[in-house]
Parts: sequence; structure tokens; C-alpha cells
Amino acid sequence: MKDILTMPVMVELIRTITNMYDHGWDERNGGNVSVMLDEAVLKEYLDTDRVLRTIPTGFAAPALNGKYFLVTGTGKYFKNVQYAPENNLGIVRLIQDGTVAELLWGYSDGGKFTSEFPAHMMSHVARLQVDPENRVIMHCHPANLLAMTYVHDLDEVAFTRTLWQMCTECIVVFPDGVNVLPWMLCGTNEIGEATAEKMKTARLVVWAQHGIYGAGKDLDETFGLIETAEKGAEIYMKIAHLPLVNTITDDEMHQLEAHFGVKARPGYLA
Ligand code: 2HA
Ligand code: ZN
Repeated sequence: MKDILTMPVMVELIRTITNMYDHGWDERNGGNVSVMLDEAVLKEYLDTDRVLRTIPTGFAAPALNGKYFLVTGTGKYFKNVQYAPENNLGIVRLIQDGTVAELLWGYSDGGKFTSEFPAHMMSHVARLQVDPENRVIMHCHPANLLAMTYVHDLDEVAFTRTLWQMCTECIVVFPDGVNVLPWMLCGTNEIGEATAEKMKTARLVVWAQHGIYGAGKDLDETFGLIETAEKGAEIYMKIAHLPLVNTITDDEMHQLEAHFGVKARPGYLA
């Protein structure tokens, strides 16, 4: 059996979480990440027959039955993950239609997965239906995106168009746009279901006055999505109070679509 801390996705998750903390996206215990694992690879590092304990999930997700996830722990600080991964992270297998999680590794102080586990698992289900390659759901609290939800119309077309106009590459990186949920109570099945519904049409979902969710095939892609949206929001917060003299026009957006081979969300450009 190889050392689980050398499993490439584990190494990458710890680096990514540290990077998210360093970006200021995950104060205190803010943020959570889940990665769906490949069973064959995991078995090189872990005896998957050895169940440490079982934890009820409080929801059903039959599509994820038998699937393995590496997930951040509830109440854990991203700042600390690199120093004590086994305490701050866990590996679970979902059984009984996703109503129960078997803990196979981690949460070593008796803890469990993030309070946003419903939003993560329901979003995995939603994204896998659209993109069978999806593996990662990431949530964090980037300051400029949050700030933008206090001063910008939360209409998804308007919100997306503003972000696209803030940096040339935004439309190339997230042509599917950004979906937006109004303020809702976090940590509940309700916000999980609402997030998953929004994930059917975009890989980025903003939670107004709270943060953002991203989805992607790997950690780099998902981090990059959030990073690019946050850069757009940062530019917006720098200029929103100033007279707007120039912008990226819809005609220029169409040039970007053609040149980079992407298709903007239908109806979002003139
Ligand atoms: O506690 O970010 O949304 C972690 C969170 C909850
Ligand atoms: Zn949060």
C-alpha cells in the first residue's frame, strides 16, 4: 500500500487549499472542497474494505452510490490543512443511495465532512449529468465577488455580462456565465438543491452576500474559474463608482467567441 499523502490528487488538493487560503478566499473555517476519486487509484493507497465509522448524510443521492470523495472537514481552517491533512480532510464512500457516508480515512479528531456536504454532493450529481468528466466542487468567499453582490443587480444575465466586460478573457474562461442565488441560509439541503439546480446551466454559482461555487474536471480548472471571475469582480469594484468611458462591446465579445472557439450562453450577447 502506498502512502495516501503521496496520492497525486491529495497532494494537489492540499496545495490548492493552501493557495485558496493565501488568496484570502477562506478566512477562519470558510470554504470547502470535494473531489470525486477514482476507485482503482484510491485502492493503491487505501484499504477500502476498512471502514472507520459511518456518518449519516441527511439526504439521498442515488447517482453517487458507491462513489468516493475527498472532502474538507466541518469547522476546519484551510490555513491548517497543509500541517494536519488527516485531521482536516476525509475520504468517504457513499452507500445506501447516498444517505450514509463510510469514513475510510481522515477526520481523525472525530470530525466529519463540511456543513455544505449537501450542496457539494447535489452539485456533483448535477454537473455529472452535464459533463461526465466533472470531479471537483469548490466553495469559497472571495472578497470582490461578495462585494459585487451588495452593489450590482443580481439578475444572472446582467451579472454575467458585467463580469465578461471586466476582463477580455472572462468570456473565454466562463462562456456559460455565472448563475446567482439570492441570500439563503447556508448548510441546508435547501441551498444544496438550489445550488445544484443552478449548476445545470453554469459551472459558477454565486451565493449572494456569501461566496461562490465552482465546478470542474480538476482542481486547476475549478480554481482558475473562480480566480477569473474574482478578477472580473475586482476590476468592477475598482471602477463601479467612476464614469465608464470604455467597455468590451458585444461585437468584440463575438470576435472572442470566434477566435477562441467558445460559445457564449445563448441570449447573453446582442
Ligand atoms: O463553513 O464556507 O458556507 C464553511 C462555509 C460555509
Ligand atoms: Zn461559505
